[in-house]
Amino acid sequence: MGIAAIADQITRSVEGVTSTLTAPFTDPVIRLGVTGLSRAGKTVFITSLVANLLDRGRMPQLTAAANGAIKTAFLQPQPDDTVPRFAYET
Ligand SMILES: Nc1nc2c(ncn2[C@@H]2O[C@H](COP(=O)(O)OP(=O)(O)OP(=O)(O)O)[C@@H](O)[C@H]2O)c(=O)[nH]1
Ligand SMILES: [Mg+2]
Repeated sequence: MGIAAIADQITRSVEGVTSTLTAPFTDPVIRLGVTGLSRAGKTVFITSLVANLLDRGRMPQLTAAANGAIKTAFLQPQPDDTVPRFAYET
């Protein structure tokens, strides 16, 4: 399954969650996990995804980016003080 297909499935899942929620729960949080064998490419994938979400001109083949469904993307502080923040910038 390609990245575009995975992304489309995620989009559909988010739409499904949103449609079942009503105010005041209009801002659902979707947490995604990335798993794989050691050196499989998890860190490279996550870093690339973050970079491309922050600069979406670089991934026009992602439907949600091409049709403007993604309104904005930004990094937030690590919400769990016991887990170090992913060092995206480095
Ligand atoms: N050419 C190149 N290869 C890289 C770079 N960073 C990682 N790699 C290689 O890409 C592959 C995947 O690396 P990672 O994304 O770090 O793998 P990972 O799944 O996060 O691995 P673990 O954190 O050990 O579980 C490995 O073969 C790395 O040696 C890079 O900056 N340049
Ligand atoms: Mg890693």
